[in-house]
Amino acid sequence: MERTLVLVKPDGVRRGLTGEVIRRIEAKGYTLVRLELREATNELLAEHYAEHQGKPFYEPLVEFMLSGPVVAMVVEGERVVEGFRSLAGATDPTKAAPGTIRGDLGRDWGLAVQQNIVHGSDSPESGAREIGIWFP
Ligand code: DAT
Ligand code: MG
Repeated sequence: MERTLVLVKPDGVRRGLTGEVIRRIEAKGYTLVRLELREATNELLAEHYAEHQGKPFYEPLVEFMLSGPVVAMVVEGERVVEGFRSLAGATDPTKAAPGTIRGDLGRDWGLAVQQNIVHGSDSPESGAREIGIWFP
């Protein structure tokens, strides 16, 4: 059985959308294995977003992720990595398809960083790596 790391980002927690994200995950038939309200740190985000260090949106992304608590979850299911990415939709909330979390709920704030409600690991290997970072 596959596992993925899901984060409800600070915009999602602030807007009271944690329950809605969990509802969609459970309705799809996936299982919550771990769940915790957390404050990220610079060090944790440097590891989590290692692939994005040095990119123009990295600093604003970290600032955004530190702007409030996040809800970190480990979610389990058949092909859940790909499946949750489908539920989440495209990175840009304006381009994300209706029916997806980002398409239905994400907003384009015209800011430097996409405030797109959720994170989901992009491969089973990333999932294992990210779960190790958030739930050592
Ligand atoms: P995803 O979260 O869909 O896996 P990603 O890993 O490419 O997307 O980027 C991580 C986060 O960084 C993304 O959720 C929002 C932000 N981001 C990515 N590309 C961006 C860009 N071109 N401009 C602003 N923010 C961006
Ligand atoms: Mg990513």
